[in-house]
Amino acid sequence: NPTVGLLYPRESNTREVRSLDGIWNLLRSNASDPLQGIREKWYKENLRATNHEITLMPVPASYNDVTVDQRLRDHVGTVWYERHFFVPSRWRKERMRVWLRFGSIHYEAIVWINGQTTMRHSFGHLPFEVEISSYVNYGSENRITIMVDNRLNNHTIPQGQVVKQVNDDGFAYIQTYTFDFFNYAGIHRSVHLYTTPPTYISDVELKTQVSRNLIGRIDYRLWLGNAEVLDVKSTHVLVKLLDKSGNVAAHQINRDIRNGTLLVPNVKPWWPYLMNPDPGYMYTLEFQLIAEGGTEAEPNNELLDAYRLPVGIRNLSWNKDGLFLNNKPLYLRGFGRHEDSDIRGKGLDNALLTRDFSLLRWVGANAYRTSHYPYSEESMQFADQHGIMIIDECASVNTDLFEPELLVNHMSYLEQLIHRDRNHASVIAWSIANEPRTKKKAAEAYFGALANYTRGIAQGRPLTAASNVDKPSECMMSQFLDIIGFNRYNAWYHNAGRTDMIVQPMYDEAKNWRDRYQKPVILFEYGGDTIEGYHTLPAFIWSEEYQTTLFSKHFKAFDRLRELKWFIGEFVWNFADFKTEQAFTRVGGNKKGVFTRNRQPKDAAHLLRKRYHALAWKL
Ligand code: BDP
Repeated sequence: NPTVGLLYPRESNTREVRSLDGIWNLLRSNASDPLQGIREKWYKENLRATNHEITLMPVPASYNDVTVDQRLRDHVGTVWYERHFFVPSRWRKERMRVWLRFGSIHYEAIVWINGQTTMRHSFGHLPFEVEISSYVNYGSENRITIMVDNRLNNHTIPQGQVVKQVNDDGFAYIQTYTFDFFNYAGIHRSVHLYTTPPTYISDVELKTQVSRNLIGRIDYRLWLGNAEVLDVKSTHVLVKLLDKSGNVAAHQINRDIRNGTLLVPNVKPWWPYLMNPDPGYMYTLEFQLIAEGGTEAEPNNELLDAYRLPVGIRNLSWNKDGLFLNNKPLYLRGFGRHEDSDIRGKGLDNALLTRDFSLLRWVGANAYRTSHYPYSEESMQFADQHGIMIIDECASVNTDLFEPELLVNHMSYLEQLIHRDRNHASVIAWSIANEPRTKKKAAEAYFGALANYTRGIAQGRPLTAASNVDKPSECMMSQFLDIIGFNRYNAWYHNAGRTDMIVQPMYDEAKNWRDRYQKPVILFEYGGDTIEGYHTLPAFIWSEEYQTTLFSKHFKAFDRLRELKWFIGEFVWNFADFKTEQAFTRVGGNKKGVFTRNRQPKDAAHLLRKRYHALAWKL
């Protein structure tokens, strides 16, 4: 997997961006024959020419729930996507490089342009790109064909198994997995065609700080493509920081075209929601790469490339007792979430994103964990702008095998995630796993190596993970973390129905984690399934009354814990109801949402709102 292409495509005076979103053709391979399309060379010609049945498929979206075809919903194996697009001949005249970039495809993708293989990428939920300048026909039509494989195995992140089982038609492949969310697949995020000049800014890394007297500092690093052709003595970078109203807040001409520092007097720091009257303050940082020409009297400079990106300026630090933003201790009020909605599955939907952030603000949350995989880049931009802090999780869920090949993929996954998200002010921690089977002895070497590697590339953020072992001393992973996270379902998976068995066990368990590791502690998951509109008195499991009772009991425990300082946050499982695989423990999916899948509140949302708003502003 390449580690380039993680810079978000943005227009500028040197770059064009075109969307390839829309309606594509889809062809499902025979369920018993995932390699059918490769054998029959479906990439060689239009999919329609294969004479197989074509379905029209929106991009971005999961393909599973948009039609009424059960075979497509439950498909295990490969599907093929295809569309046509034009490349203007002007792009060749102007010597533009042409790039094709995917926000994410689940799980593995092979991409052909006009019948030629251009790239392969696995790992859902992460972007990838390829330069296609030499594959496209300028001034005429081009064809893009993609094979998407949704199968998970022992070395994918997360893991799953494909098993062959006898059915009424002979046999079927069944995908099994240990996590509960539905294994949606397809082109989940936007597809972009974009251009860069021949010599271009290929990557940017930012680190920010705010001093006590409000001087902001941005340390940047630039990577350039095709830099060999540059005469470094006559090249410089013009750096401009624009405030929200577009005024220049700081600028610099730097003859070092790779590294620099920008100081911002009287900076407006980035603050979380309800911690400052103007949360989520974002500047725009512009880099212009300039080749100097002409004479001193008559300079004739050439703009080689320009790239601008949003930046929030803040400090993040932590110690054994807490996590601090701009030197203020944080208490995180939030959720575990999913990218999930009716019909579109895990497909990016800006209307849904806007609704979700509106709800997050309404309920008074200031944080969420991207359980259990990286969320869209657009959602990360929303989080920056709304002052919502992100625990950024990679897609490792319920890992049970601790083999070297898996470790390598896990490391590579974290590298790509950190690479993608390192410039977001909202990201306050990396979560390296959710509920791995860390009681196993083999977990110790595995997580020791993983944490060590990740710490080396962590870009000023602490490491965390969600553990669910019963006894802190049995966890072979948490010793390697900076923030101890745990998941616990008191009165649900533990002592179902017993809301009198929450306050003390929750308090004791958090304390046990603290006693054992002497690090800040956060609860990443608690909750119970709730059918909206189902009411019972006295409270009975699955009813709205039960969820509110369960929450209020937890709040009692949290209030006692909060006095102890090192308890730094409470995350409800889950923000909204979400789809799961078909199982007799789930009625229409996982119903632990505070909001329905349609993003309307259950009773518990109102209760939580009171609490989250009451906790806000308190440091
Ligand atoms: C937890 C998992 C989460 C599940 C939740 C549940 O971390 O992914 O959805 O259980 O069962 O153990 O609701």
